[in-house]
Amino acid sequence: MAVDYAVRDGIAVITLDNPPVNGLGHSTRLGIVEGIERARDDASVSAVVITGAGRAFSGGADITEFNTPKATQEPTLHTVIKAVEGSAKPIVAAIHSVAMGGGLELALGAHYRVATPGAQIALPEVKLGILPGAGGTQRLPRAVGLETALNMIVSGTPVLSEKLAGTALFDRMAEGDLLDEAVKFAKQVGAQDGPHPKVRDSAIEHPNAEGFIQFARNSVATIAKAFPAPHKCIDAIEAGVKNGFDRGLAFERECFLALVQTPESRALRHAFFGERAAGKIADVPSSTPVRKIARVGVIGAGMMGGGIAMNFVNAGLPVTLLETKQDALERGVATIRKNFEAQAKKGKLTTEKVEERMALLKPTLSYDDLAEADLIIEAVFEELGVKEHVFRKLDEVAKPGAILASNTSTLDLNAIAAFTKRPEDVVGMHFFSPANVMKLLEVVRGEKTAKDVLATVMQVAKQIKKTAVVSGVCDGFIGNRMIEQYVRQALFMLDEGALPAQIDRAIEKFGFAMGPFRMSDLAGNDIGWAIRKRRYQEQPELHYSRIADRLCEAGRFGQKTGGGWYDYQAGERNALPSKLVDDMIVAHSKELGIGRRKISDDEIVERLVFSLVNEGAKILDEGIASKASDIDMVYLTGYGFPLYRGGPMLYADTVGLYNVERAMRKYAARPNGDAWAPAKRVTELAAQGKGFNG
Ligand code: 3H9
Repeated sequence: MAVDYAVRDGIAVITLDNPPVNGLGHSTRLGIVEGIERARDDASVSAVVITGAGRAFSGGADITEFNTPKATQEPTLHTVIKAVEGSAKPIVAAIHSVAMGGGLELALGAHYRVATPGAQIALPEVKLGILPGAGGTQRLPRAVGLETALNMIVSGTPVLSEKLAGTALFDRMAEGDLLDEAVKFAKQVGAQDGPHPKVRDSAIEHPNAEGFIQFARNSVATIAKAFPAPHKCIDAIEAGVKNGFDRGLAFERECFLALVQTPESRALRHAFFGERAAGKIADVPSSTPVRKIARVGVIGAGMMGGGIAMNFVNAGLPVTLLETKQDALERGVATIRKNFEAQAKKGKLTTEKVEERMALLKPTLSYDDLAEADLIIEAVFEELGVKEHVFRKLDEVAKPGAILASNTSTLDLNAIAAFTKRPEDVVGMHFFSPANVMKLLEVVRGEKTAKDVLATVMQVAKQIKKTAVVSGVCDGFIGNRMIEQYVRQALFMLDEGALPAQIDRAIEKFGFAMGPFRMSDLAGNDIGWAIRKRRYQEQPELHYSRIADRLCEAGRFGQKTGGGWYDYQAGERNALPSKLVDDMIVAHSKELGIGRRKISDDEIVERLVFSLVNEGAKILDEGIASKASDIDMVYLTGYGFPLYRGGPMLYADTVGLYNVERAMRKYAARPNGDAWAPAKRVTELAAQGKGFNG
């Protein structure tokens, strides 16, 4: 039963009981209406309290019902709120912990509201690519004022209940037990004659509503270019301001129904569930005990190690930071301090917090100091011999049960684990640079990694606010293995007729934060060069364009050398097309005997994105990733894939795998076609008319 009904002291108490967050799915909605009718028909009941069991008042409409018949099955949330608002017996919403989306809209339909301090109050629909669709855009401005409401609706950001005390949203704040106080209050209002107040009857007061709305519209235009929802939020609020509650409500409904069908909303919902699904590992149940992590050790105080250490001190965990040389250690610590101070300058941290965090950092030159750490992460030079030295040493000094993690991005984790006598304690934690900023963490599961080690690392990842995705062991893991195919295609297209600026422009127009050539110039072209040199040895059959090697042979490593695929003026990051490089590319095509042709932007996007898709499908076939949404989370949080497209695998679903497979076969038949044989999963799903996500 999703709703509980009880009578307490002459007050009907309707308790939403639909774990985890009392989502307003069909059975919950039905239960609320039935409860109101029972209360109506019970002469001994004078008023009603609606509250939520467990960890929320309500997290809103049940997102899993969207675009299914259940979403529109009566009673809809509109019907429920109508029943609440139209009840002759007064209804009090007793709010605690979380009142979001439809949950807050339900409360706004009640005649009175009592809340505990600390409750998160939000209309976060915009984050799912929709707008509040059950009266939120109409009632919230009437309850908290136009400016506060518009900011809450357009940003979706939660506001603590006590910050809204004093507005018409809350009739009182509960100081003691919420339900006791709500029942007491309900008895009081139940004894009064009606009609009881309805938020819809209040006016939206503002000295210059039109001017404010225009100002909001201008601000949103610059920050929400690719997303339709924030604009619609403003339109709906404006409709209520100009045309009154009922017409505003009808317009809001129209916008909701249109937005819920958009690919942007689908993508944002996919990311919402993808983020949560990434934390779940099929054979590691949530009941798996976790190891206690009270102190962390980080080996290497370079840019990566320093960034990793910052994550933990940010979360209040003490870190022992190890370097081999005093000057490197001092440099590392100084960089960390500089980063924190830069945050303080921007007003993101107080100076006390900077000192608090620095105090959690214990720099050392001695491995013995790592003996007290529960989790040790190495971020040393990416070379198996160096890792061997570190892990053998760790095996000697780390306490029993300590988790030993490698930040390797390319090396074989199983080989690293084998350097110790405790391979079950070894795991990969692949951070992305800058490690204190980037959300993505690839958690690499070795052949022998223990389940509780995995469970612990996933929990720690949450603590340091990372999106953790589990990857099996393979060269490059999920993200870098896929990006290699993308870069290969980008380079082939240079040989065939495109130039770096065209390729970057086309993929940036598609929505990537940065095209492959600007990206490579930023990261350093020498990194890819080193990897390719290894590939030429290990996999001589693998076919590459050699143009990137030519660039590196000419010393053009990117921004750091003042030139790469582009030219850079001293001290500037603006990528300027380089005549020298473009000539080099044309000459290279000639050498290869390739007649250069015009490559369309559509072809560029297809070849770059579908190469990710094909490799992603192989990664699924091999079990390196366990679900398509994990791959999407890697690309959304670590590689600048446009959020509004939901990641490469969801994008492929949107295009349709039949079409994707046809494109792959077309490219397979051309020169440089060796990467294009469609993965088994692509062919199978396309034949079944399915997508990666069902
Ligand atoms: C809406 O209301 C539309 C209306 O305006 C109009 C309708 C006509 N539905 O985040 P957590 C699940 S749109 C279904 O890990 P936390 C979530 O998937 C809705 N499921 O916990 C997860 O499941 P699992 C507007 C939901 O404590 C579990 O709950 N509301 C929903 O860190 C725990 O989630 C929102 O956008 C839902 N609405 O945070 C609120 N919400 O355990 C979105 C959560 O199987 N939700 N789940 O992985 C949140 O922001 C957070 O989940 C919340 C709890 C703050 C509630």
